[in-house]
Amino acid sequence: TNRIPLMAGNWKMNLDHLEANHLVQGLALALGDAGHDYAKCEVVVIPPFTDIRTVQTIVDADELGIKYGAQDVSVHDNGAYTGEISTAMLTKLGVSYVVMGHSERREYHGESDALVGAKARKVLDAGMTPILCCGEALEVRKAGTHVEFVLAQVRAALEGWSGQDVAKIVIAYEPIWAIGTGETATAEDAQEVCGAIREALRADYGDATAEAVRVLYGGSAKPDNIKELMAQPDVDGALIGGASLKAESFAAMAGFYA
Ligand code: 3PY
Repeated sequence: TNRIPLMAGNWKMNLDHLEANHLVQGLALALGDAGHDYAKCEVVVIPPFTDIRTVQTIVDADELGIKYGAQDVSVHDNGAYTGEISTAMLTKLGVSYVVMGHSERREYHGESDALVGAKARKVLDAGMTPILCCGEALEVRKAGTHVEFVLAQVRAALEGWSGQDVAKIVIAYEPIWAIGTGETATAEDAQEVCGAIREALRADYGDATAEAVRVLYGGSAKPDNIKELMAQPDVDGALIGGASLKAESFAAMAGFYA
């Protein structure tokens, strides 16, 4: 396929701006030492909002190939929304990607498929790339209805979208039972759902859209399992939690093809 692999590090609520500085410099060095080709595998760090300006400064000053994203965004443009951050604030800081619908936000902040879809729309309209997260809880997995569950989440978020717009997004499949538990889905589990997502996109929007969308796996992805995950035909990269907080492990994952 022509899809460029994408390794995205979701820092979650970890690392202050000094630690962010340290990690991005370390990551750039490790990738540089490995002769990393950013055109062959995109590397994206997704820090807390308070670190983004710092990351921008390092990336710009050193002309790094590393891109960066945000973990959430408001659906509003500006105004009386205490605590919120707008798409314009992010684009001004050179942000390329925005995550929405991570299970932690769905669970702890009650985010619905409709809100997640509205955030994705807002991000795309602002010229950034949405990383739309989906994934089932353990009960759903045990009941064997995980594929239908995930497809319903994706379809609900993208309701009314054109195939041209859908083609520009990234989808991250993160089974909740594998997030931060050290439990990883097997490569076959990841392929089953990532492949089903692509086939649903094909059914809804046609081949061009289905082949363009990058589908990531997330949930305790680490250096030990990344090769096997990336060998799956419908896994185009990973959304990486804990293993993205260390320059060496994240750089090793970004260099999986070497
Ligand atoms: C994990 O790897 O645990 C994640 O949730 C990444 O987003």
